[in-house]
Amino acid sequence: MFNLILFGPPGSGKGTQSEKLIAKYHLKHLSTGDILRSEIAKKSKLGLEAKKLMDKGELVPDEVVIGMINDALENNKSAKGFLFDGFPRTEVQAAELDKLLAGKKSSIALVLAMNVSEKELIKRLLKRGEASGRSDDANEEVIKARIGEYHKKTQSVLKHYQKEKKVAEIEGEGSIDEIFQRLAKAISKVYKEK
Ligand code: B4P
Repeated sequence: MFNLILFGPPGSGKGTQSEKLIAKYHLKHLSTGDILRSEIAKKSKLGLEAKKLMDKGELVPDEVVIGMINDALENNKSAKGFLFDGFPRTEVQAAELDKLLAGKKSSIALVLAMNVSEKELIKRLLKRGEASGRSDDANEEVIKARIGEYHKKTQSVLKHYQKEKKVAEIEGEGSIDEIFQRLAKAISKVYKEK
């Protein structure tokens, strides 16, 4: 299995680049944000609880997202690899992901960490908020709270993978295609396409 993590603050282009990466590398896309939003759309108990936190820009509890990822791995046993998008977002989630993958005799091959300035993040998310109706993109206060959560709880997750020399830092500003080329170049150093 070939497993990638797409890492970065909210609005750094994870969802956008994931679409292109899964098409090129034939990976199964696992976005915890998308799974949570589909639970919200279904109005499930989990979705309603998650919405309260997401609307404030806070992270959903670790056990909830770890359970979702565990289910997704179990339901996709034939996948040739996974692209984790927006997960792990805490050190607890990173340690659990290692264990889940080790149980499948697999591991993370590469973490693609996208760097984007805070000014650009806020600009992109406010723009998406105008069109998407996503309540967590609707105002600058919530967007700043999400970026705050990233600095407080998520950024340090990179150290976990830096110790294993698995991180490639990617400049995340520029056109979507330019950024995709940078990602593909970093991937080509660890993965040879057949
Ligand atoms: P996510 O769904 O992961 O949302 P995100 O970080 O905002 O999105 P992303 O980074 O994918 O957006 P993109 O840049 O593609 O999480 C939402 C919430 O769910 C979290 O706040 C949290 O509450 C909860 N959650 C999710 N996972 C969790 C976990 N593991 N643990 C706990 N809680 C969790 O898109 C942004 C905009 O930028 C788009 O409009 C796009 O078109 C634009 N854009 C992208 N690239 C661009 C470029 N190069 N130039 C200009 N614009 C660009």
